[in-house]
Amino acid sequence: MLRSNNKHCNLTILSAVMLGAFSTSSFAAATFDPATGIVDMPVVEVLNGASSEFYSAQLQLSGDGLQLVAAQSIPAVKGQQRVVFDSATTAVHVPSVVVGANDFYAKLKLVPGSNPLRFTVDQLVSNSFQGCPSFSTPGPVEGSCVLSGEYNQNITLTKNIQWIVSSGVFIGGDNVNSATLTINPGTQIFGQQGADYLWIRRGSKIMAEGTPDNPIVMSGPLQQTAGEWGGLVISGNAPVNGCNEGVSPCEIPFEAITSEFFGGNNPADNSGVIKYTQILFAGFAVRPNEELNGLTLNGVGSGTVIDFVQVHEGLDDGVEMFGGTVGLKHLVLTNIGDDSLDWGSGWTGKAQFVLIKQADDDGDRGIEADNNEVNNDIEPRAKPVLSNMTIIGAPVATQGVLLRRGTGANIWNSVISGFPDCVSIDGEATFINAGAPGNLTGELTMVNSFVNCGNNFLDGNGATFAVSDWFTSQAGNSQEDALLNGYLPAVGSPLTLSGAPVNDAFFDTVDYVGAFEDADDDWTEEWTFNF
Ligand SMILES: [Ca+2]
Ligand SMILES: [Ca+2]
Ligand SMILES: [Ca+2]
Ligand SMILES: [Ca+2]
Repeated sequence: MLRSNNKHCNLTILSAVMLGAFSTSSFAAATFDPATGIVDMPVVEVLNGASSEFYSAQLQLSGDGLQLVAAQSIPAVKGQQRVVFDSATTAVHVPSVVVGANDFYAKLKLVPGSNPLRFTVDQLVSNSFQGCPSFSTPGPVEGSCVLSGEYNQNITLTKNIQWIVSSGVFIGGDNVNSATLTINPGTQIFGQQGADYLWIRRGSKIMAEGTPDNPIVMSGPLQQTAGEWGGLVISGNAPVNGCNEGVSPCEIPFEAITSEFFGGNNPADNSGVIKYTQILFAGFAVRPNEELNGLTLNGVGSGTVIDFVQVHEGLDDGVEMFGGTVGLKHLVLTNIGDDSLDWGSGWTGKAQFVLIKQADDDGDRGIEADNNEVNNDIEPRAKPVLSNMTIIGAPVATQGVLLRRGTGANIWNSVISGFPDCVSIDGEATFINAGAPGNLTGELTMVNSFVNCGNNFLDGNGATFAVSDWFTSQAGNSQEDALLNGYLPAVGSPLTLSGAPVNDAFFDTVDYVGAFEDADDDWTEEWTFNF
């Protein structure tokens, strides 16, 4: 396969191959005219946080790079492969550029500060199968390659190969021999059984940069039932709780695979980027009550980016945080077998724009939140900040949100509906940490939120106040029907004009409740698995 990290080498190849033969394809996202040296990209989506703008653009070969020579704003064009420029990573993903008889994926990187904009060629990879790279072995079918064991060098998974995860695949040692796993847009990774999982160890990184038109897919083989493979686990060096007093840094073993430790003293720890990624049909019970989740985040730090990630049909939890400070945006958690969002061990991260939608026939809680099961008051105490969640349950489920075992949380601008019980607080430590309605400590709050369940509030064990009093004593809360149409607000929904800004730089400032602005703001479209 054509692949190298050397931009000069890549450009030489690009030029030579492009100049050698020219053809066009109606499916190509970009074409090249050897007479002018111009790469024509009729649709370029520029991702800028949660919004995007569309252009048509032309680049021209120039020296050792490509220079922007023209760009025109165009209306949004979705539902087809296109060039995507991700402002956050300054990478340009060209899913398909046809050159002669071949079709390539190209990744360009913006030269910082360049004007006019210049790009270097970071990757040029055939979109057809070229054999398995040396870090893998041939899989059972043509076009598949198998990953196994521990990787101590940087590796890149490309979309021209069907990748198979065999048993535990580890990126890096534990804070030694660290490595980066890069996963290109559109790449598909499969586990074959519950014990097949992908694990990013402390000190290593995952750079899974999908795009709206070419999401990364991690899945079981059949895509029919939960638990077809293990899932994705990331361990980091951010603070966790659960150690004896005075032990620093606190490092704890993962519940299901106890040889793996996580946690540390770096709240800003960076485990990489996961964007536009589906994690499907995962989850594996190693022992009863000790499971792999779709996405397990062990002591993962706030330097990590998780944005536009779906976990669908997981056997256990959708996303489970064991401590850490990681923030999450644009989460889609659908048909999850246990809890869609689960935390313990002192998670102090953030989340905004979260859709939780349970299946009719399975599922426990929308959110199951602990500080620590063994010692409810241990520090650092779990206290995430969460905003713009749409949490939709089913009669077979239990609670929409269960806050227990000493957890704190600041919940903003969220809507919960369809569960037997919408909100429950459980355990004396949780109540005492919260304070009392009318005199709350600020440790456990919920504002500008809507609940609409069979029973809106459930007082758990050790209650020192009524959950209904806690809810109604806080600003902007409502028990009226939020008028959802599926998971989107219907026209006239009270959600669209009810939000309050969260005073924190992580959060986009929006003025609505729930994960979606209005009936037209369905940011789950195109990149998610059908739910
Ligand atoms: Ca779990
Ligand atoms: Ca759980
Ligand atoms: Ca549960
Ligand atoms: Ca739990």
